[in-house]
Formats: sequence, C-alpha cells, structure tokens
Amino acid sequence: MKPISWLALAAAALAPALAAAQEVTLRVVSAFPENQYYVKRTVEWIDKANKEGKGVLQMNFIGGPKAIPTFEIGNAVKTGVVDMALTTGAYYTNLMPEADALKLAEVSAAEQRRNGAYDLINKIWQEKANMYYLARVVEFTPFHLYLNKKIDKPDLTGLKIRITPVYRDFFQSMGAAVMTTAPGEVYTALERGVIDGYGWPIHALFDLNWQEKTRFRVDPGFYNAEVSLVVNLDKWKSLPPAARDFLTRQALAYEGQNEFWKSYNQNEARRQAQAGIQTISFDAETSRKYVQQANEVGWASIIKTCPQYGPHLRRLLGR
Ligand code: 173
Repeated sequence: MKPISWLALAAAALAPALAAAQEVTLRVVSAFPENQYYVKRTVEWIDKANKEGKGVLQMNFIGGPKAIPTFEIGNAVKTGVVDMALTTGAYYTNLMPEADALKLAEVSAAEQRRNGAYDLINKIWQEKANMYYLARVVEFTPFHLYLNKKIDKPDLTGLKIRITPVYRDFFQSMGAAVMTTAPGEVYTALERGVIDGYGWPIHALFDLNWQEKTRFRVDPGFYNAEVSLVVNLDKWKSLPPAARDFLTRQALAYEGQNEFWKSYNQNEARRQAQAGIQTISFDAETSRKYVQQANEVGWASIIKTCPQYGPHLRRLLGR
C-alpha cells in the first residue's frame, strides 16, 4: 500500500475516537424543584438533545435545589461549580441587580433577539455574572398575588407575604410585610400560617400542591415570568464550535416553543377555579393602576440599582 492509503486508513480508524474525545458533557442544575413542570419539560428537552448530540454535546441533569439551593445557583454557574442552570433572574440578584429586569420585558424573547435586547442582556450577564445567557424558556406568563385573607382594595397592610425579588418593591408599595423564600419552602409556610399569601406565576401552583393551601388569587396579573438557561461563560467559550452550534440550535428550538405557555396558562387558571381558588378582582380603573404601579416601582428599582444599564434595558425591553 502507498503511504497515503495508510494515512487514510489510520485517520478513518481514529475518527470515531477523535469525535468521542471532542464530546463535551455539561453539568446542569435547576433552581426550581424537580417536581415542577419547568424541570420536567427541560429534562425532556435534554433527553432529546442528548440523542441528537452524540459525539458532540451531552447534558447531564444533576438535580434541583437539593443539589444546589435555589439562591446559590447563580453563583455556582458564575464560578463554574456547574456548567448550566435553569433559573430566573430573581434568584441571582446577589450577583447583579440587573438580573431581575427580565420580568419587566414587554417584548417577546423572539423580538429581544431582533431588537438588540438579547445582545445587551448577554453583554451585562457576561460582564457581571460570568454567564452566557442562552435562552428564555418561559414568557407570556403573568405573576399574581395569591392570598388566604380577603382584600377589597390593593392594600396589603398587616399581611405577611412570601416574595422573591420579583415582587418585593411592588408588594411593599402596597404595605405588605415580606419574607423571601425559595419555592420549596412555600407549602410549609402556608401550612403553618407563617404567611398570608405569596407571589407566583399564573401556572405551576399544582406542581407543588399549593392549591391545597390557597384561597384567593388576585387579578389582574402583572409582569412577565422569566425562566432561562444560563451557561458558565468560560465553559461556553471552551466549547468546540460544533458543540456551541448544536447547543445554540437546541436552545433556540426550545425558546421557539414559548407560545405554548399561552394556552397552558388559560388551562391553569381554569384548574385553579375548579380547585376552589376564588378570584379577587378590582374595578377597571383600580386594576389599571395596580398594573401601572407594579411596572413603575419595578423599573424605578432597576434604574436606581443599575444606573449603568438600567435605562438601556428599559428602552429595549419596554414598549
Ligand atoms: O416566585 C418565585 O419564586 C419567582 O421569582 C419565580 C420567577 C419565575 C418563575 C417562577 C417563579
């Protein structure tokens, strides 16, 4: 045989080994409890991606807050303890107050990719949190105030409400006493009567059985619940181009399904009614002011804590 054929043969024999050597495995965690639908949906996405990504990229789902507590996951991604997380900005405001601005988005994730918001988010996330912001997988979803005591106007004086940074300024502006907890602690707090209510999206109550301990939902909803995939920036940069492209395509396909939440949420509202959760609603003018106040205090807080990027975020995320 000519030497060239030997080379070709050797290369052919080595190719699978090389490909396998290039395969990267990402360690993935979730800030939400494992029985939450967000997590189940993400695990399904991972399983499918792992089938298609053999030899290129694999994702290894390690677990939820039992592996790393909800409010510590941001730092774990920042420092590379894990490679990727399913989380929301409110859970890592300890790294940067900007993280909580995504709840204020009035334009869709798809539009954010077109209008420069996504690039701005990525610039900030990389600079301040050593994170690559990969994709937003929950949107079109309002938050609500859920209560066990009846109110007839937007006044929470005397009530103790479970919050995360998402709701802090808004609920405090209505006079609430607030207490921050991870989702995993809400059920027990309700059961023990430690709280009179909580902030939470229109969906995913049932995932954690909170309907058993919830009497009222206050309408209307406010803001735009955000759940995203974020990646340690050093890990992201170290990925072979094929792995990065693969992950980008998979994540875009996942984000591309976000319209799904619209019908899902309608169904969740129906389920709440069937479970006996009553709605508290205000007259049209009071409702309008309620939502307006949520937005005003939300942005005021971002502009105050993020003088450098807050105004720019508002221009690109607002309408
Ligand atoms: O209430 C929460 O824990 C919270 O901040 C949140 C954010 C996005 C989706 C679900 C919950």
